[in-house]
Amino acid sequence: MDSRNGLGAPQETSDADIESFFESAPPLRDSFNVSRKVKEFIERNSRSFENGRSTRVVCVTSGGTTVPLEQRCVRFIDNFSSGHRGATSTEYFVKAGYAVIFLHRRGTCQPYCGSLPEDSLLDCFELTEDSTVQACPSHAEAVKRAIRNHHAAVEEGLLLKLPYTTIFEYLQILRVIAISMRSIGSCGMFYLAAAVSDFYVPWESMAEHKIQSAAGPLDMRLAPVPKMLSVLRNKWAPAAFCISFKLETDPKILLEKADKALRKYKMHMVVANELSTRNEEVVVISSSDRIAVRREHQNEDVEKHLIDLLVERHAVYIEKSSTVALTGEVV
Ligand code: 9Z3
Repeated sequence: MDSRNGLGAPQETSDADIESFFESAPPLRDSFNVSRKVKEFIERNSRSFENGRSTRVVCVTSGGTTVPLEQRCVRFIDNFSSGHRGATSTEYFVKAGYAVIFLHRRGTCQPYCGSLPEDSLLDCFELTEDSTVQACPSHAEAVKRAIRNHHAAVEEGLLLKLPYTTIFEYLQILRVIAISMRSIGSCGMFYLAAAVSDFYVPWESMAEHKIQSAAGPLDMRLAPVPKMLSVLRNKWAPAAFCISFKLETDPKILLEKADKALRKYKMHMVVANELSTRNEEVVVISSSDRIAVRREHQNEDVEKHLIDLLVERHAVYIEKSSTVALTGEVV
């Protein structure tokens, strides 16, 4: 989607827009603890070595963002995303040895839960005659696998889960993560699968209480959300490897829009996906090529092949960045 200023003209984001977005946003709850957890997670993983190299860290964003219409929020505008892409990708990144900061929308899909039924607590467990809880035989294997894999990732210190709901929380936490990731330079990666709102109601112009329907039709002016991809690339974490996603419903414009995003936001790669086929096929666009990534059969995740490709490209990027650092050569 293009950002439009409500008058039909596309708008560029300035530093002032970004500052004013953060200044006017409601303060992030628990911000001290979020910053501490992120900092400790990155520091611990940058000190740990696997196969002779320090652990790579990826921030995976996942789920839609809500735009509250009232400060004491009853109603909100939402963006579509189940969180499946982010949750499944997290599993493959952990498998590839990455430490993952999983910045996810509350209530969306979680890593290692893909093979569990939707209401996993009530459907996977039952009470025995003596009132102890046990896994239902039909789901026992899936439950054991989910618990085992999840605990392993957390105990090895490779998974930090941070929840958000609103566009304000999402961007505030993303900024905290990005600024902390600066310390690991090219070993950091951003995998921005969250479906981020293009428009929002600025906090200071938002109604405090529930909007009353008796007042008749509702006119509301939404402001464009400042494009944070540029500031992420240019200021917050300029050496990190950045992958954004482009979602369209019209396949005719998808690749062109993804190409445009690659150039405009100086992304290293853009993953183009169409809504109806997003679990079967994506096209990964970089400045040098376009690669179609498909799942090979129905029971396979397209993310398996996607993450293999990104991990490989990230390794090349780190290698090139260290050559530049050693020789001053421009690659
Ligand atoms: C995506 O394109 C994701 O792949 C999906 C995944 C949201 C389609 P699900 O969560 O779906 O598995 O159900 N994410 C990014 C979508 C987006 O908002 N991109 C912006 C755009 O297209 C750029 S940041 O303009």
